Amino acid sequence: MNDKIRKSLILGGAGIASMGLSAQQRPNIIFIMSDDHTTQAISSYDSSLIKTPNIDKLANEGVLFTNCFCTNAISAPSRASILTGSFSHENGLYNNVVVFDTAQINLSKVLRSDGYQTAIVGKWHLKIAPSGFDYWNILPGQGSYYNPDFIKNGEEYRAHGYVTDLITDDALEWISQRDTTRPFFIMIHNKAPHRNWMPRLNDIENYWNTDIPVPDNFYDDYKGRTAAQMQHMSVDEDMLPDLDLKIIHPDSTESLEARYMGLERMDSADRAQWSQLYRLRYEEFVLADETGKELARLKYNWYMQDYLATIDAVDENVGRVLSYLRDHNLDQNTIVVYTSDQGFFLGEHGWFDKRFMYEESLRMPLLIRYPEQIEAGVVRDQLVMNVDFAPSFLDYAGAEAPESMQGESFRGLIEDSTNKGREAVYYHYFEHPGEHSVQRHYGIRTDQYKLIHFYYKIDDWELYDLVQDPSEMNNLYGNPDYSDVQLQMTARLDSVRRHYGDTIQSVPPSTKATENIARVSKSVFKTPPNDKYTGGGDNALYDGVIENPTPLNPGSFDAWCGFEGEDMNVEWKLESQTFVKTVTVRFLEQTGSWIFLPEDVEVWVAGNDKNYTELPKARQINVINRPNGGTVHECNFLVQQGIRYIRVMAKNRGVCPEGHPGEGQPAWLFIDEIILQ
Ligand code: SGN
Ligand code: CA
Repeated sequence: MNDKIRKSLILGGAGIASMGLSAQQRPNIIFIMSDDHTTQAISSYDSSLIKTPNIDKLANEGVLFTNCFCTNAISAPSRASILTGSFSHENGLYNNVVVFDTAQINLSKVLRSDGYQTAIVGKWHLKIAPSGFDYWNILPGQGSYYNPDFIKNGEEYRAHGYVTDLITDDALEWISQRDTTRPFFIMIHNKAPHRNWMPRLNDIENYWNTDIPVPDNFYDDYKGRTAAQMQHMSVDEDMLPDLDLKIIHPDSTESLEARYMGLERMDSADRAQWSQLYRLRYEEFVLADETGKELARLKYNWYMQDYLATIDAVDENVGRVLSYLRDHNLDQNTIVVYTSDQGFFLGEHGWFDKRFMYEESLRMPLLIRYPEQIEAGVVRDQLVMNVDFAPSFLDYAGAEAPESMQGESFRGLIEDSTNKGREAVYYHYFEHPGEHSVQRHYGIRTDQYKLIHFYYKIDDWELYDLVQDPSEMNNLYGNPDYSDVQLQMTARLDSVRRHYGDTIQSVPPSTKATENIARVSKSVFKTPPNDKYTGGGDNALYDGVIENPTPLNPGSFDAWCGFEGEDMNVEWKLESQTFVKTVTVRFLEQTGSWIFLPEDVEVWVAGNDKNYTELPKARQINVINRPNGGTVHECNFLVQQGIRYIRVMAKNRGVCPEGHPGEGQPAWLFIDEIILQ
């Protein structure tokens, strides 16, 4: 935790006082956020793909921001920045893996201590129970589209229905049961339209008769842009035919269908209807018999048909919220916000997903209706960011923003069109290595230019003139015609980074969290790890903390258990018999430090009867380079059964080999961790 956050925690309660607004005057706040809903698919921004009449109402009767940007375009980081009002490098939630530090002050905590009733319903994604909410009912992880599970104030249950409808049902239920003498704040977080784009049954065919032309740069060749050449998010190459496009052979087996996270959750009649509908797509695919560019175009259409259809339910449910407010006389004194955690590529550059600092993924929708204080039909193009949300809502609520919030209230920008606002927004994306292989990068965007520095595996700069080249196809970095712009932008980037306290050293800590379902009271070793390398405690092998080396934080041996010349032989007794799909064991190889891979690894498992059987040999799934030398080897064993006991044995190679500086001396074996999934 940095000093600023610590300070605001201490000041927390005392520093917050409503600034003279009475309970009646204080507005209710309904914050509706969808997942990956990009502005190209909201008709008040762009009406070429879809009509979203209910979302549009917020802009028609309130304000629409055309230049709202995300500070780190993936889910959990954006959510953490919205709650804390601070950048990823300050709040610590820099990727989708780490666990949110709920001790920090957040928007909801401030409103709550100021007399608001607070709630969150839907996707949360911060890997720990929400804090600061009177009521929470969240989807575990990414959640499911059909008959999803929810965790309501800590209790898990399975709901019946379609996720977008269920989230709004629950939110309206909570609003209807609130204490009407106090204002309320609720975050309504949709799962849709997140991958793998599963529409409500009745909506599946909504766009089947629409032929959607691919964007102009769909067949982008990424010339002059190294990071773009390295990604894996191409509609043509990376979309999975079954999971994403629902192209399933009619005779496919249950197990293939079960890959549809959630199809097996459906009622049998619904599931039959689902299969019947998508069978038509399979037939279309067979009949079309296309390859190359034409097949890519078809894939794009199928992708868009499903993506857009999930938004129809979102828009309808926004309409339900607005009707509720009208019917209950709440529509004048309630701020209704619509946004998304970040944007999304709808085929631009040939892509789906987000992560890049390019426009389509960087831009967030932001529409706000608040008749008492915001005029109808206002459009604002000043630069705002997701870290501004919390200070802005606190401003409208008459509460003071804690010092830890780095964003600024945009209320003044709404009230005064001549207020120019800030000159540049700041961005920093950290999740690499990670899904879709987008390199780490940071940068700034002004109203005309964008400068990006890709670092970590590459060291590459990109500069765009957004007026001349809004699709960002032409990297101007190093172009002599733009040398002045380049100089100014570089200096500005430097000063913005200093202003927000993001130094290149503030990239991730040397360890990160991983998901490990092992519940064990202690590791029983035949020979304990060497005193010098214990991995930080008895629970080192199952604590969910693993090394996270980066060039700037090149890793350390802190998280590793080291064995000098000895085999590693550990046994666990799980708290209860647990169904385990896989066991992943991670070893370090850094021969310069006398650390070698084991000669052999065996994993044995047993049920309550303690009757051990050996698992089939491992598959190597990952080799991760450590920037300061060496590699991490992850090997994976299939379990697929309920287990109570597990034993892992790794054979040390004994001594350093011939020709090695330590020839004949004891070799080290490093392990961390044994991950049950
Ligand atoms: C899933 C998706 C990815 C997506 C991430 C992050 N794969 O892992 O395509 O980038 O979520 O999304 S999937 O095959 O499981 O659908 S985020 O919204 O949580 O940031
Ligand atoms: Ca998202």
